Amino acid sequence: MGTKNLITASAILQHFSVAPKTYTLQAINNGFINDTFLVLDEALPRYILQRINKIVFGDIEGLMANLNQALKALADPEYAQITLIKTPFGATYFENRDGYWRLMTYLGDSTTYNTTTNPLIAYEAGRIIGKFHLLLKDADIQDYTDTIPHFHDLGFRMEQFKTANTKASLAKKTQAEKPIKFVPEIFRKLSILNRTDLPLRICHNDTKLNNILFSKKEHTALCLIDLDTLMKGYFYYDFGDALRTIANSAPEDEKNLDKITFDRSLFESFLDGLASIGPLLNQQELSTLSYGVVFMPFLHGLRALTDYLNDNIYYKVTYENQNLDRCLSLFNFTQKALDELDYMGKTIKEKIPSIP
Ligand code: GN1
Ligand code: MG
Repeated sequence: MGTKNLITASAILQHFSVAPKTYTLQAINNGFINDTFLVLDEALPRYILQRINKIVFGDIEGLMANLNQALKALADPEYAQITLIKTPFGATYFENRDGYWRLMTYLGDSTTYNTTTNPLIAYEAGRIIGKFHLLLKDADIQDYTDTIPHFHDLGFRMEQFKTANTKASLAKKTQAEKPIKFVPEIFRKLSILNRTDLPLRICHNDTKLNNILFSKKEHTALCLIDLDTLMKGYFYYDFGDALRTIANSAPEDEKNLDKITFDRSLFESFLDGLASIGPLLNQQELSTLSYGVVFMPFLHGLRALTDYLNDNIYYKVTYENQNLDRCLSLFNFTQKALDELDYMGKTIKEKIPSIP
């Protein structure tokens, strides 16, 4: 930890209602969009400090209002609470020339996992996502802002891809020839999800495994974190996004495609966890879930491919071809999920109860 971090920590934290101390920051380099830091008091983790990406999240007021009201709806003895630390003026964030900053309480003895092979973790992930939706099921979607309009709108993502593909260099298009050809084929298959009978719910919209906080000792899921993309959506978004990181034990940018798996037993453990909270979804929603497991990795792979063709203008990449690697790995899992459609549909029917 350099002096620069020390100066930054006190410079930012003085704008929040916390005891004036010498805090230090430890960067958590997990996200592709925001910057996240653990705030330490001596050696003790006390807060999570985040700088919100101003370009990606244009409507900070809407975003923080979403967060504030969702945290109220999520207040439940069986769901761990994260609290926003306000500024002395009662605001939920602080703005300076570097961006928007927010400070949250840190839950002790907690951890996250990027991937898992443990059925208990998969079960707990399903349970906590179910619980999250149960607590938000009566939320009025009108009260929530679309923090990123068209975030999971596949038609919109296809247009962005086509524009990027038109403008990209021949060298890039040649290198990405295979995934580029894969796109229209899968897009056609997913037209089955273009329907108007599904209820809109307040979704998390980024339910990858490492956005779930677990207790270090018991491995029980505590709550979901990273609520910036919380807005209206369909349940199959959250279902598919979780399973792309749970049924597959390889990381999102895995280069060795042989390591990418669709693990049926982890899939089933996730379903058991989701079923444990009781009936939540209607028949129409249940019939879309298996397609959600194809849809979400495909949509993320498409966004990664688009960003690769655009020369990495959106995601914070750590090496030049990371977006292409993410795309190849996500498309590989998309194909594996597609091969498991019948199995998934049958197993969901068996395990997940529907509401009357
Ligand atoms: C981005 O930065 P992070 O990891 O929270 C992205 C998600 C993707 C994720 C990984 C606002 O989230 O949609 O799932 O990378 N968030 C945004 O692929 O674009
Ligand atoms: Mg996120």
